[in-house]
Amino acid sequence: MLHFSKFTAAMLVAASFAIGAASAQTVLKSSDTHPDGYPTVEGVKYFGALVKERTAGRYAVEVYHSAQLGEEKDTIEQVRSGVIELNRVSLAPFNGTVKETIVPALPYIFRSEEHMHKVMDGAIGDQIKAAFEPAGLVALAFYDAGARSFYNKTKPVNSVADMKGLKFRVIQSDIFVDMVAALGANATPMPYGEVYSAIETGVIDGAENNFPSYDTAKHFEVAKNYSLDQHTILPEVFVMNKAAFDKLTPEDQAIFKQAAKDSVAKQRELWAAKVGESRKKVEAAGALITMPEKQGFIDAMKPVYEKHVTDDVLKKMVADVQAVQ
Ligand code: GTR
Repeated sequence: MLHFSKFTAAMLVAASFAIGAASAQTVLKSSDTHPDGYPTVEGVKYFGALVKERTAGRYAVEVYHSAQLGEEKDTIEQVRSGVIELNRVSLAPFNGTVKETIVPALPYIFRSEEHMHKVMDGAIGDQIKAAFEPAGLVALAFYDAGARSFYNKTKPVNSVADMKGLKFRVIQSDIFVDMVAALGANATPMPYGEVYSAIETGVIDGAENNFPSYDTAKHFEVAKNYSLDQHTILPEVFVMNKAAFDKLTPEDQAIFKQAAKDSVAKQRELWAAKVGESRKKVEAAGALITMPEKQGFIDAMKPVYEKHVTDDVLKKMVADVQAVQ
């Protein structure tokens, strides 16, 4: 009997340790507008798995995909105020608050995805990351989002002239509004989740995005003319609430940063595969892809640079980006 109760006591101690250990785990919430399986969602999940493993389970990450926590603009407020700890969004909705993000959002600033990688993986990328701190955020990583192009339900676009009068939803940034105006078309910024029905009901003719978004948000069903103008090669950003990051020990901060860095390689690999897959899928479903005369689009963008690249910091950044070979 005595034996048994000793055993029971030992079990109780073990159980309370287990409960203690479980309650010592901090679960961090992360938002994403994309569905489960999308490369950004998987990139953050991979980050979470690495953090969990490297902190021996003291931290875990829960990814709320498919805009479960709200549209991008709302979730940016949530991560800035600390309602959620993490968020994966485009850089464009930060153009108004973190001015350095304007540079990678400029049309045709990057010559290629390789050029973008060199810039964002180097000193200019670090400068953009540092600029998030005054906004209450730590930029942990930049992820790939390929090139954005225009698509619409009305007609194939082969030149700037074909853009005239078309109505496009753009991502929520003034740069995109001015870009569309410079092409002779009309822009309406609107949350991502409203785009499908806005095209379907004819409120707008189309929108602009990369192949994986055009595919997974099903916009190809309602806007089949996709013109590969590739106006931006705009990366995504994975951010953390700064107060939550500052609470981590220096060792854990290093673990988070390294896990984010490691997740970039994973996300890029998934991204490269997804672009090809999505393009095939939308083409098979009847999307018509045109290759518009690109120089006309590039030339039309001068006023966007004149309006948005006004101070010396941004002027120097633009020159620095252009100098990266
Ligand atoms: C996608 C991006 C999303 C979101 C969306 C949009 O390419 O991955 O984060 O910004 O575009 O257009 O709203």
